[in-house]
Amino acid sequence: MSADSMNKIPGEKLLELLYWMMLTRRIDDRCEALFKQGCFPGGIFSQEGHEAISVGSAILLEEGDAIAPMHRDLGAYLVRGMSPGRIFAQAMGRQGAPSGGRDVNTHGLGDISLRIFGYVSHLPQSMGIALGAAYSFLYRKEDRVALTYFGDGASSEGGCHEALNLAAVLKAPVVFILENNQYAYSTPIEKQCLVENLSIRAEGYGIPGVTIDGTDVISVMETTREAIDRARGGDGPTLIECKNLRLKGHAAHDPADYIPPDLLRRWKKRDPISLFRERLENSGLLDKNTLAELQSRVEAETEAGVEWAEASPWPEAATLEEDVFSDA
Ligand SMILES: Cc1ncc(C[n+]2csc(CCOP(=O)(O)OP(=O)(O)O)c2C)c(N)n1
Ligand SMILES: [Mg+2]
Repeated sequence: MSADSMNKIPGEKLLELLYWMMLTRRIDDRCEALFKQGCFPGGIFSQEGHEAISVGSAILLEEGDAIAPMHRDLGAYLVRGMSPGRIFAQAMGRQGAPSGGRDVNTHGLGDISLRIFGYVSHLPQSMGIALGAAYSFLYRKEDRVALTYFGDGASSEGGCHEALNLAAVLKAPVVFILENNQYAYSTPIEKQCLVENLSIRAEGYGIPGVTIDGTDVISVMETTREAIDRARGGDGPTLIECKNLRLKGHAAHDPADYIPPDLLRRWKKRDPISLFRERLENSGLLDKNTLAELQSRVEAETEAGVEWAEASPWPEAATLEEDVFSDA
C-alpha cells in the first residue's frame, strides 16, 4: 500500500473500511464459536484473510449496483446492508434469514432488494449470473455495474471461462474479482494451475487483467475503483486477481493441517486487518480511544445480531413447499 494512495482517501472513509473489516472478523469468529457449540445445523466458511478483498471492493458500489459474491465475502454482504442478525439467522436456519430458514449455508444467502445474488454452490456459476445482471444494465442503458467474486478453484472450471469470454465480447459492465487464496479446499494452487499469475488469462479474452496484494485493502479499493470506472465508461470487464492465503480451514470443521506451517506463519504476519490498523496508527489516523470505540461497537452489533437470530422462530412446517421450484 503506498502512502500516496492512502492519502487520497478521507480519514473517515479509512476508519469505515477498518470498521467493516473488524465487523467481518468478529462475526466470523462468533460463527466459528456458535458452530462448535452445535448452534448451526450447517457449516460455516472461514473469512479470515479475505476481509480486505470483500470490504475494499464492495465499499465502492452505488445503490443500484449488484454483487454476486462467493462464500468468503461476508464483508461484502455487510457493506451492502445485510444485517448481522440475518446472517446469523441464515446459519441457524431461522425464519428471519434471507432464505427464510430453507438453507443454512452461504448458498442461498442473497437478497434481491439489496441487489445481492445468492451464491451458487457450483462455484463459478455466480459469474454468469453477474454477467447476466450486467448485460441487463447495458441493454437498458442503465448506469449500473455488477461485481462478482470467485476463487482460484472456481477459476479452473469451465463456467469461469465462459463468463469471462462472453462478458468481454458483450463489453458488459462487470468486474471479476478472483480471490486467489492458494487453496481450493485442500488442493494447493500449484496442483491445479501452472501459471504464476491467474490474471494473465484475461489476455486470452482481450480484457485487462491485474494481480494485486489481496491483504492490502487500499490496493483492492484503488484497483477496483479503476475497474468500476472502466465498466461504467462502457469499456467492459476487468479481471482482478487478489492474492492472499486462507488463514483458517476451508470451513469450521477443517483444521487445515495440510497447509505447511511455515507458509501459514508468513501469511499470518500479513493479516489484512492488523496491517491496515498499524498503517492507520502510524499515520496518526487511529488512536487507542478510537480503536476501543470501534471494538465495542463491533462487539455490540455482533451480539445484538446473535440475539436477534436466536429470537427468530424456526420456519413453519406448513411453508415447506413455498419458494422452491420443481418441474416434476
Ligand atoms: C462443482 C463443485 N465442486 C466442488 C464443490 C465443493 N467445494 C465448495 S467450495 C470448494 C473450494 C473452492 O475453492 P476456491 O474456488 O479456490 O474457493 P475458496 O474456498 O478457496 O475460497 C469446493 C471444492 C462445489 N461446491 N462445487
Ligand atoms: Mg481458493
